[in-house]
Amino acid sequence: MAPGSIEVERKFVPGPGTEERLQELGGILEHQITFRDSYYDTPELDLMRADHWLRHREGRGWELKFLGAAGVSGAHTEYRELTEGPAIVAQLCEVLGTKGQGTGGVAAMLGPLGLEQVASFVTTRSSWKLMFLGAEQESPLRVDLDTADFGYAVGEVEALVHEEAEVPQALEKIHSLSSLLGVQALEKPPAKLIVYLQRFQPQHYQLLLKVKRARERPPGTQQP
Ligand code: V4E
Repeated sequence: MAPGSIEVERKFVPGPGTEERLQELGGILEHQITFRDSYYDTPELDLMRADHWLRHREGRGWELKFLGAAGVSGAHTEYRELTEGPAIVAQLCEVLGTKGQGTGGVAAMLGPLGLEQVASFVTTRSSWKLMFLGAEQESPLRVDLDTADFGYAVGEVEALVHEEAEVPQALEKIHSLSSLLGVQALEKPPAKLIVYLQRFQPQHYQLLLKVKRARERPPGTQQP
């Protein structure tokens, strides 16, 4: 992925007929891959609590996802994704409130920034590509069908754009394809990492849930 691109995505629960439907819609199965994601954070989850997700993906390297301008709205999310070491380190320093120092790349900065591995799991992914609505000149939509090694399956309809101004059109295409795939309007399954934490690190999960609820509470209202 190009540095600083915007990933607009919508997750869904894949069913037994999802792949057949993708084929009917002209989708091409590009590849099937298996990779390990290892997520890093401070022991208090300072990154995740600030909606920053640092991972090392086998075969790809370091990636940092964080909330874009529009963030989460309705059933879709919009995250910025950095893949260049210096840009990742600069963003990590900013969110952790640390003075930027060091040129040794992300791995060399884990210790100084107090980051440690908090989750690690393997995903098997079928990646589909769709030239949607015959728009060959436009970038394709991708559909990933994932199964994690702890038994959780989730799908994702995704578009990559480079400018905020391209997001509404990408969203329109994502919503159209989602409804052609039979995705329910209110369907919003959790990310693999969130289910991993819920199952294997319930205290970390509860911490993130508390932050999420606080974020979603209307301004001026108190926690019950
Ligand atoms: C953004 C995010 C997480 C990071 C992992 O993102 P995800 O889209 O699940 O990765 P993956 O591997 O399925 O797809 P790829 O990156 O290859 O396209 S984990 C959770 N979130 C968002 C989030 C949040 N902020 N709070 C809660 C409670 N849930 C989810």
